[in-house]
Amino acid sequence: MTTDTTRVELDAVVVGAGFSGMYMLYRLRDVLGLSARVFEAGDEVGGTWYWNRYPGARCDSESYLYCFSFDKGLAQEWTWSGKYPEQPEILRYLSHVADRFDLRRDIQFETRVTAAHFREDLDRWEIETDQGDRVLARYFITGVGCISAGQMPRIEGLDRFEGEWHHTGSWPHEGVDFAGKRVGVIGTGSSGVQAIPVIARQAGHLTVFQRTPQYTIPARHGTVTPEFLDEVKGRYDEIFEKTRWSRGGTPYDEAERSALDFDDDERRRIYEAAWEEGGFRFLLTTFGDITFDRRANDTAAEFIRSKIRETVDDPETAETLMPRDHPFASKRALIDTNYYETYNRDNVDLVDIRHAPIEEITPTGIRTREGEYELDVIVFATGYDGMTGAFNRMDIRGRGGQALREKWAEGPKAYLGLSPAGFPNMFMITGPGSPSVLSNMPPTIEQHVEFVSDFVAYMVEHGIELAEADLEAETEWVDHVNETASRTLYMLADSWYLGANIPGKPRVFMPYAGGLDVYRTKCNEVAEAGYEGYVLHAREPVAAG
Ligand code: NA7
Repeated sequence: MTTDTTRVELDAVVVGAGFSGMYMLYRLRDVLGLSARVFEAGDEVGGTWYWNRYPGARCDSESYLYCFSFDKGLAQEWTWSGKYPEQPEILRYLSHVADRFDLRRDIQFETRVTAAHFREDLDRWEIETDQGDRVLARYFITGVGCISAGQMPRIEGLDRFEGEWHHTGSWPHEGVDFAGKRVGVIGTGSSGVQAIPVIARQAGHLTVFQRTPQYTIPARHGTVTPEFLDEVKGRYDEIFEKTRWSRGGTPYDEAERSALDFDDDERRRIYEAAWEEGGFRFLLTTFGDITFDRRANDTAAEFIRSKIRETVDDPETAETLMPRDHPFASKRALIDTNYYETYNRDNVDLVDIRHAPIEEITPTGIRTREGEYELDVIVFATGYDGMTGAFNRMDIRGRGGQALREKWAEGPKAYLGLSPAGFPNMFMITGPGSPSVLSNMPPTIEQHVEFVSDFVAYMVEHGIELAEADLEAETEWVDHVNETASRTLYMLADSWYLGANIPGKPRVFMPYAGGLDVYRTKCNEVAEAGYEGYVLHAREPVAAG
């Protein structure tokens, strides 16, 4: 980077205008009175909800919980229409937030940050964008999301495919017309499981290419009544407080009892009730040891397999849909609307590509080891280079010109999942090593943003120029993240949490599995101890006279 064209100086640069970047901007600018600019690649706010416009896209957290809690007026004035918020409604909500707090005037849209270098001669970050901006900033804060860097599998022949193809994570704004078409969906993660039932209703024929069968719980999506919302709004203080101090970022009464302390009938009755209620309550409120104890997990896994058997008419298809190679919820737990039922439709076929892998994409479709499938449209629901992908796509350099992607070559390392050692005044909202994707995101984001803005306020107040994670504290935290994960069943699946979906990516569990409540306590203790684990560089005292 050169210095001569550097023009703008700001207190902070924030990358991304999703939930994280928007709230970070509000805190920096409106609460702390600092100058800040957000760079955002899209032409509107929304982050993941700006890009993910595929049919059926909605959040798996209940709508009254998938929102900001920091402003009482905002929480009271917004009214959700459904049990789960659908993608267009989340975008409308975030647009409303942007209007309400006049955020857009400090967001530069259609601009990607390409590089951010810490300039040791200036003690500032120098940020470059693809639009030619060069900005010097004291703080470099990322709100790039955990699942924003799309992953396209390298399948021979895609460039010769004569039909259309799309990745769920960068869906055309005008939508895709599936009417009467032969559609293939590759991938049965959250995106595939949401999109498949909707595409099946629109397409002439749908072929699903499944590599790993999935456990999914009925969401029981529907509208919400005004009475329910009134009741929730009346109790929002209590609900938000409980959410903040919960493991998963919800106010549900999370179960502590063991699945193994009940006989088969009683356990099944508990699972049945949660299955009927739907959504993540099945995971969080049935038994406390499902994610830790394999025998407990097996009871949930077997229950879900029994539901697949009951739901899917064709026994062979049912068998192909039954996950047996990984514990329930060791990959991201899924919730759905009519997913297994969709395989009873005459226009839907399931192809097991674990058994007979895709060999190539031909000009007219997909060829597996066992057959050829003629297609007009291919939908890649193949996921993301999670947690680190969005960072690695920028050239981020800390002290001594060290590249973040080199520092992270064997897996991401950052103190509290927030601050990589050697990268002063850099903060990552929901970075690797924080609870992030293992919890409902808005409360997790709020915790991070508030920690960072309180920290910045502390620095301003105490005349501190730079805050830098101590290498030893970072190592201890990374060890703790690994050790916490090793006590769960997450290690038993090839998931994107572990980077297993990206060829060559180090197999390291990236989110923090200790829970939002435990994490919040740790962060509060760090702050109360004067930001323990950070090296704080005070401004040179100004000579008197
Ligand atoms: P996911 O959960 O990573 O799912 C991707 C799916 O695509 C999954 O079924 C993969 O199979 C499949 N996949 C990936 N690469 C290939 C190739 N090369 N061939 C065949 N199949 C492939 O991504 P989503 O977008 O569904 O969800 C991401 C997150 O968004 C989710 O966790 C929520 O937090 C919201 P695999 O299981 O790897 O065998």
